[in-house]
Amino acid sequence: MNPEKLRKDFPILERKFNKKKLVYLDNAATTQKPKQVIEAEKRFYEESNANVHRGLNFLSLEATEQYEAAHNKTAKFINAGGIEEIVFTKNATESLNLLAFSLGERLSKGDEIVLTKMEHHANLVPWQQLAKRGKVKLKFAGITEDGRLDLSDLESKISGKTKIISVTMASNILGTINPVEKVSGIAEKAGALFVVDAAQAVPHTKTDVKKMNADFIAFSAHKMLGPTGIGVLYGKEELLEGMEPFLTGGDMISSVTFEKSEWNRLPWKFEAGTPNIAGAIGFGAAIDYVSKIDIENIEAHEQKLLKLGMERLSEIKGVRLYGPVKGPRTGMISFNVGGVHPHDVAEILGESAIAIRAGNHCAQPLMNEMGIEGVARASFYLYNTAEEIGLLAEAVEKTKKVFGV
Ligand code: C6P
Repeated sequence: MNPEKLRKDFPILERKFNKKKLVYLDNAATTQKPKQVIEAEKRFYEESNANVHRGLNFLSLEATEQYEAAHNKTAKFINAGGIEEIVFTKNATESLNLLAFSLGERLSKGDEIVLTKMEHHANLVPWQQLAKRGKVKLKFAGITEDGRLDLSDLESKISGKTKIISVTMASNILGTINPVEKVSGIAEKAGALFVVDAAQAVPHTKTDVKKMNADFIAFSAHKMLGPTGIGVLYGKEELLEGMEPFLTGGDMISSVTFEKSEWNRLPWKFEAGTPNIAGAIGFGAAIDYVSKIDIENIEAHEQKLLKLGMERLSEIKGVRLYGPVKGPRTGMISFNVGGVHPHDVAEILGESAIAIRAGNHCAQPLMNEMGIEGVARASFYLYNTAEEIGLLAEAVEKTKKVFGV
């Protein structure tokens, strides 16, 4: 894998800010798009644009074929059973809302859901809303000093009333990759459904839904070179079959009378209205791109950058790094610089055309747990280079000078 060569596929990486070349280190928020993805969307609009699953005109059939092919590519990428198990949504957040709504329908008063203290708001607030409706109780598994999921604490939160365990596969702040296969064993023993928020995992590490025995996983295309506005809910076929739809109308219908409606077959039962067809096709192109490089090569490259970044930043006096020192984590580093507010760090780095993210990263409870207001976060992907890590370290040194810390 040659990141210098790959960079040529990403038009935005040629952009200059303050006469300096863009150093894009905000990949955990969203990744940049290669021309293969941009062109796939453009080609669809220029050559095949039509609605899907509606009418049998030749153009609609062509669009439908491409749209369904994107489902197939997604199924293959995460080793799902088939297209029936792949629901396209707007993003990971919508996938998790769908689950909280549809699984919530099946829960009874007093049932319990176990989450962790490192969840993004997307895997917390939908369950909180469900709890607010008076049905279920939420419990939170703690994290260890070095930012790992405390499995024994998680086990201690399980009771005869636990119906769902929902865990992030990779934390968007600590980078920690959680042992989802072990958690799935715990869920199975408890007779609970196992939900995985895989938004920060699928783009960075091999994700095999069969191997991890997940009942459901959620992720977004835009964090793995795909377009915004398209996300995935994977669910085991027999479970999706038994669930009520979240949104209704349009393509998710098989028949309607004034009295009642019946639902389309999977996965269309969960895809109400006209879907993001071009986005799905762009996502298919992103999967092709990532698959050609191979996710294992991407992971190895990110790990090299992570090691280098940790070394360089930890050498700078006053810089505090977060997340596990040992063990599996994705290519991201959250840090603070002395007493400088993370927003100020991001601003000074911006002067060197380095784009990072700063703040609470939609994980306020985790920030509270860590006793901090926020962090600066540099997150890497396949087009980042060792040279960029050097520039990051230099800009952090500069920040220290500017603020006299
Ligand atoms: N985290 C970040 O900068 P959406 O926005 O629906 O595509 O993804 C939501 C989401 C769910 N789970 C995890 C672990 C995530 O990190 C995210 C998105 C971005 O960290 C934007 S807040």
